[in-house]
Amino acid sequence: MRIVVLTGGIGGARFLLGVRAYAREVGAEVTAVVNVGDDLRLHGLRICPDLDSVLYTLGGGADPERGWGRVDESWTVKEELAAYGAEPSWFGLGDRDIATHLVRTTMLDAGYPLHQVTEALATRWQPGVRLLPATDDRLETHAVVSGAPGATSATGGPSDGGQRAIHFQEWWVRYRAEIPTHRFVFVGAETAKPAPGVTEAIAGADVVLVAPSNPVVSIAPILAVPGLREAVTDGPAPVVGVSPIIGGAPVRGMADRCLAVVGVDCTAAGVGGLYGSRATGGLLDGWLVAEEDAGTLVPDVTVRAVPLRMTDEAATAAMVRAAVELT
Ligand code: FO1
Repeated sequence: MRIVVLTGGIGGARFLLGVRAYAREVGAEVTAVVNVGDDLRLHGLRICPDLDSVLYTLGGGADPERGWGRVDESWTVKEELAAYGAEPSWFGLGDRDIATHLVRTTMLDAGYPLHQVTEALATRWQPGVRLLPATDDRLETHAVVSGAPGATSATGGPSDGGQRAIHFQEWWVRYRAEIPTHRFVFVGAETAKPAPGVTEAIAGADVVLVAPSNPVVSIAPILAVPGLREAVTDGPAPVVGVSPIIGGAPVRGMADRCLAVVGVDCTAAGVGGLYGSRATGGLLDGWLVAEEDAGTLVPDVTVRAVPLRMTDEAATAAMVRAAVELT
């Protein structure tokens, strides 16, 4: 069996622990198509938070408390940058983490595409799944906001009635998503191409799983890559999503704030409806929701309620089994 997972964020990385465990049980191959919309360049380094969360989590090197970055981290470089007054100071890079960004940036600057760089980094971390960035091209999520004094990473476009676009990380980490936000823009999406191997993996899949990741800033940027959504919706494999919302609250992160920006209810039904049914031009054939959300209806989508807390690998693998068996 071949499983493709669309994923991003820390929740997505934890979900992949369960996918890998399930795949080992049944002898399946897993390809994870990972969001790059969170990526940024800082201090001359290319940082790929979602790819790194997957590498570190599946490779046993993630910090379990923060969820992002490395366990046993030290912060000497961050302190030295602060001593120079180097901005941005709101985004912290740990010393161990910086080694990853140095290797990645050196390879990218030498001309290797991101998917090859990711493959090279994976030889160290042995994640046990094939990791592919959604695209090798620049695709960055920006938030269009008002009232962000001192914002540093605007797209450079003309300001519109006090609105400006800031990088997703600035919106998320610096402002904790607590400023008036009008919409999200996936800069570069129009001309991005799926990374080599992505559409082929989807075309050859027996099932496509949509991880319980943030639908607005983790899954939407993946699907914004031209041709990628069509590969999923027109492909042969059934598509099953796992709800990132349990009982009206995000499992982790700030999906509630992102959903508010796009005017969608922070409920399992809201997110299921946002994805929509593949039968009517949307994404899903199946939608796995938490027991708390039993009774959720999404038109033309098969909905099933199961325990949905990723408390450990076995519980997460059971979720994955339920998702696969929904098809
Ligand atoms: N999140 C924070 O809240 N503060 C940080 O300083 C921070 C630094 C950081 C560095 C590398 C990295 O890979 C992730 C980092 N994150 C940080 C997490 C990140 O902002 C988001 O949680 C993800 O982009 C969401 O998927």
